[in-house]
Amino acid sequence: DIQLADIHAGLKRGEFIPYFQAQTCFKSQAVLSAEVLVRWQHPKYGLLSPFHFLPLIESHRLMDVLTEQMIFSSARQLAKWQSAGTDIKLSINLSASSFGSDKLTRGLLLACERFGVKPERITLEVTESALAENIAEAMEQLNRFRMHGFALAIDDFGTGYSSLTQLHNYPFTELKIDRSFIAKMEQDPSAMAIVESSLSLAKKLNLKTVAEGIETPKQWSLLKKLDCDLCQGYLIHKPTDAAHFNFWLKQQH
Ligand code: G
Ligand code: G
Ligand code: NA
Ligand code: MN
Repeated sequence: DIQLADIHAGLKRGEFIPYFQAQTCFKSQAVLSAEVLVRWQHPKYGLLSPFHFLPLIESHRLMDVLTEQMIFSSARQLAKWQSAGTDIKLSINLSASSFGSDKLTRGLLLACERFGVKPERITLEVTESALAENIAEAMEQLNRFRMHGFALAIDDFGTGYSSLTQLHNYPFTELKIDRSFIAKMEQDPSAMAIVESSLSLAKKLNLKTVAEGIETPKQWSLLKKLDCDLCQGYLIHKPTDAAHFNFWLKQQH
């Protein structure tokens, strides 16, 4: 089992690396962006997913450190894609525990400056439940991100407690439907209703829509018919490291 000292050592040695999962356009099937998902390349246990270490990172208040590393390593990768002529955007997950100080904003801007990346090419993902922790603080932080040009996604939409009617008060540019609804929608009419009404509300509020966890061609055609913008899921691409992502990207169209 993992000890705090391992995490400190891992952070120091740069063992936390970004994996990337493609997001494709339902209409054109072009790869438009990639979500950054952290993995721990552990010297003893091999590749670990966030489930095994994020709770420990949160509870020891190390999320700031991890987030900063992820921002820099993924911005570096984005710059490589840019200079190779690969027109792709990035989505980065943020935890609400990093809100409240301007350290996060400064880190993001510094990374953009250092690697010559425009904030407009980066979408910051925040879960619905993260907002609930401190609404006033979250609102202020989100507005600051927008002011600097970052795009903003509400992640895992439908799983939190924020009301549909509150959505227009936040400066989001994108809505990601939680994969639990996608998984159930063919059998469960209420899951289908949630998917449909989220999509139609998002459209009316001018938000880009992303369906997460698309695993079957049936789900893909359903969401395409519902006019969802972006597709993310194992059917198209499973999260991989940058090298495998590049290899996969070359094989598209
Ligand atoms: O692939 P997956 O097992 O990566 O990710 C599980 C969960 O871990 C995601 O739903 C996401 O909420 C969280 N996660 C993944 N990468 C990051 C990251 O870089 N930062 C934060 N804050 N959360 C992440
Ligand atoms: O941050 P967020 O909770 O949205 O992270 C997405 C999570 O969903 C990650 O853990 C990622 O690995 C996972 N994921 C992405 N696509 C699929 C999929 O098609 N099926 C399943 N079961 N999980 C997925
Ligand atoms: Na996410
Ligand atoms: Mn999600």
